[in-house]
Amino acid sequence: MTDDLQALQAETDAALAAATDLRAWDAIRIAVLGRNGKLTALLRDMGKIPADQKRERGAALNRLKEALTDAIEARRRALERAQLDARIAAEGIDPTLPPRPRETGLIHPISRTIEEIAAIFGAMGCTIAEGPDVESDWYNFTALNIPPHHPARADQDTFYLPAQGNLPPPVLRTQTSPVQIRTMLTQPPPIRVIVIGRTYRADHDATHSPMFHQCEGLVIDRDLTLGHLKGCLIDFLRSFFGQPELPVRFRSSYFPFTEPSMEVDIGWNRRSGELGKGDDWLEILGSGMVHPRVLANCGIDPREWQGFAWGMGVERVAMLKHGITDLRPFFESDIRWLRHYGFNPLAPTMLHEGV
Ligand code: 2NL
Repeated sequence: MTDDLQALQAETDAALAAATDLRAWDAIRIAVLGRNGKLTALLRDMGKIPADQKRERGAALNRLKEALTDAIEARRRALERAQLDARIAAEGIDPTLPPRPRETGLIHPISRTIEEIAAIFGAMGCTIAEGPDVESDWYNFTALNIPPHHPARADQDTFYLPAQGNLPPPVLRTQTSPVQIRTMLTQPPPIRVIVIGRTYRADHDATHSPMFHQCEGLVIDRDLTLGHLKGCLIDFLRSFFGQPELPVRFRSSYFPFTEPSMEVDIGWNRRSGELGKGDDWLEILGSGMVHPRVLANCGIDPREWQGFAWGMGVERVAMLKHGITDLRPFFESDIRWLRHYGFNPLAPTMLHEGV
């Protein structure tokens, strides 16, 4: 190799060794290999080389070009490596650790059921109303046509709280109806609301929990009939259970707050638990036309306005829909049960198909 080539090699090696970051490295690369680089200039000057020296000079230049390209590339890798090492050291990362398992959260079946119920009645024009879990005796019982000493107060195993002064003791609400009472007292008719929330009864076994969820609905308008109630609940049940032909039956019943009152059954097969098939009936809802005394208690004139109302247990419909047989695990936070019955928050639901 001639002196000028040796000099360029030595100069480049020294410069590369002195470069401590990629910016300095890039300046060297351009100064050597770039369009106006030193090696490029030498290659361009090949034209001026006498014919008898061309062959030797050309071969030497090609070797130099390869050596310089390799040296520059090797320095880039070394600098990148050093940069990464410095970052790893600074950030305290141990890249040899195994990745942490990524836990995806799941939607609790009660939450999913509440979302579905709300979506269906929402599509029918209902809004959601909320109220307190601790209620006065008047909102929980009296306004609903359940006067003091009425047997309905006894057969609902009520949690009573310490009384304040001479007032009747407050209660943990035994149904969500006090929220509809509050709605009627504060909103003029027409009214279309559903209430979904926690309710409480002093009862605990495989089918009863002291805290459970109810969904109730209330529609107040002029000229409402049992026909409106039936159409609304049939549509809801067929949508909720995803069966357009689900058999639905209405049976006369009694509640103090509705007159007439109807229990609602759906067709199923008792032996297999399959809904919509078989010759058995399963009670799923309570309903009725709002008792005129309840309307009057809320300042609504029952001669001008009628209403229909219904109520159901959220756990109960969730269990039926998803084949869950025991009520207790709903509130035990057992991760194995939740993994089995929980819903992927990102997966499409029946609600995406429209209700
Ligand atoms: C059931 C039955 C029902 C109602 C709840 C209601 C509320 C007001 C006025 C009239 Cl403010 N009615 N709610 C009506 C009928 C039945 O629930 O079996 N629930 C689990």
